Amino acid sequence: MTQIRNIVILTGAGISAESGIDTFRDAGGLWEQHRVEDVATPEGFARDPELVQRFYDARRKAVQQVAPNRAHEALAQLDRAWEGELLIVTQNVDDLHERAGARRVLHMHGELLSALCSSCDSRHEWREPLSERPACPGCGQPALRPDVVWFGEMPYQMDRIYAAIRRADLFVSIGTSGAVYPAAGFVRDAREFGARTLELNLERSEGSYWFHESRQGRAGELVPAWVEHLLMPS
Ligand code: BV8
Repeated sequence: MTQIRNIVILTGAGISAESGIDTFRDAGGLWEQHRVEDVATPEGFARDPELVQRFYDARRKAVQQVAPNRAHEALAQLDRAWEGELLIVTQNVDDLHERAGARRVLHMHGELLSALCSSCDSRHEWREPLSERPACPGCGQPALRPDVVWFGEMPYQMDRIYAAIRRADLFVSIGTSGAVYPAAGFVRDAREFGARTLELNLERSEGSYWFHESRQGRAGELVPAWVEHLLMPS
């Protein structure tokens, strides 16, 4: 095994499933008879802001009632112990990585517990509903929306993500179906720059083909075992 120094970890809804948060595959289409792709778009928000705000209000409330699981805790332990570079790029909008103690976390699709003002572009930690159209603490306008990246919008901090992928010796994808881009393409970028690639997922995903190694199982089992092995003195 070549010396591993710099690690990029991509996580998806599957890492939060055992905490009781529905994945998109489970929730897709089940939510008020709307496909997530229809409500998680700027067009959907313009069409029916109340419906979209309610979709996110329900998820913002739910995320405050669940706890991190063994997979989040194992990644937090790795983050604390790893002396090389490490970046957890998460597609998830929950705060379970942080609540487990991870620090080097990047939310490429935004965060449920943050509100973005469409009028003054300010961001505010937000734990309450937005469907009541509260005033923006920055400019006073009733223009707050969920601070999440919808389909058709630019994911956050892409330059920082690609810079980390270029330097990675190891790219690990955990709990994602590999259905949404550009996240689903990161494994190919990582391979191109010479990283070893590993997938930990409940089932084979749309991206499994691109990984050097793909292990199937629950994140709560696979991730602690992988971290323990990685931290074992070589
Ligand atoms: C962009 C935030 C330009 C909001 C989300 C045609 C072809 C290719 C691409 C496109 C296309 N048409 C349009 C596009 C672009 C589009 C896209 O990819 N569409 C898809 C539908 C084809 N992408 C975009 O619009 C993105 N922006 O492209 O801008 C650009 C391009 C390049 C560079 C810069 C800019 C923005 C997309 C972001 C959308 N926002 N979330 C919110 O949360 O509401 S997407 C959302 O769904 C997630 O964030 C995640 O990214 C995505 C998929 O979810 P997963 O996390 O993978 O979850 P899923 O349920 O799908 O899978 C769960 C997995 O876990 C499963 O495999 C399951 O087996 C496993 N699992 C379950 N339980 C467990 C488990 N694993 C382990 N243990 C368990 N216990």
